[in-house]
Amino acid sequence: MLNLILFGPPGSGKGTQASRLVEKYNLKHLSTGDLLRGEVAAQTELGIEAKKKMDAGDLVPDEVVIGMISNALDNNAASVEGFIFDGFPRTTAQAKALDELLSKKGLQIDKLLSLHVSEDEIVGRLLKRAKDQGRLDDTEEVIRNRMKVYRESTSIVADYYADQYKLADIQGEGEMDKITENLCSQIDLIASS
Ligand code: B4P
Repeated sequence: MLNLILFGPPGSGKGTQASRLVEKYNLKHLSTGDLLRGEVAAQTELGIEAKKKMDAGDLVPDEVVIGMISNALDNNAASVEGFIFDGFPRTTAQAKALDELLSKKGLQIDKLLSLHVSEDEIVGRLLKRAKDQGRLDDTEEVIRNRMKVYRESTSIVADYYADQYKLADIQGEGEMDKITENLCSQIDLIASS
């Protein structure tokens, strides 16, 4: 099993790169953003509550996203060659919960791939996405709040994995193909070690 975390600020390209990597390595893509948007679209109780947080650029409560990931692991662990976690964990509490969920299945995280993108580039990308796709969490005010939440609550998650020698830093600006190539080089190092 190969279990990876794609990490980085909002709009750093986690979703974009994850969909390329799942094909190449035959992994299951678990995006908490996508799972939450599914709940919102289906107008479930969870989705209605989560929407308020998402529209403001705030994090959805830990127990909600941990519960979603726990269900997704139970439903898929037997049938895939590994997982790419995209947008999860976003807090240290989520990281610790993920370790526990995986260890109950005899699994562990192999590497956290951290995409580095400047704030100006992020704002530009997300405003462009807002024009193309119209996501409600892509106004400039909400994007700035999402960046603040990232700096204050999420960026430290990388330290949690650095302490376990599992952190790989990747330049997230530039040609998408080049970024994919750099991610693959890091993943191939795991396979060959
Ligand atoms: P996410 O869905 O995770 O949203 P994201 O950070 O915007 O996505 P990503 O980094 O994947 O960017 P993308 O590839 O789309 O989260 C949304 C919300 O859900 C959060 O704010 C929070 O409220 C909630 N949530 C999710 N997970 C949670 C958790 N674990 N705990 C609590 N709350 C949670 O790329 C963005 C754009 O850039 C795209 O338009 C893409 O085409 C473009 N792009 C990508 N790579 C590029 C490149 N190299 N050059 C130019 N453009 C590029």
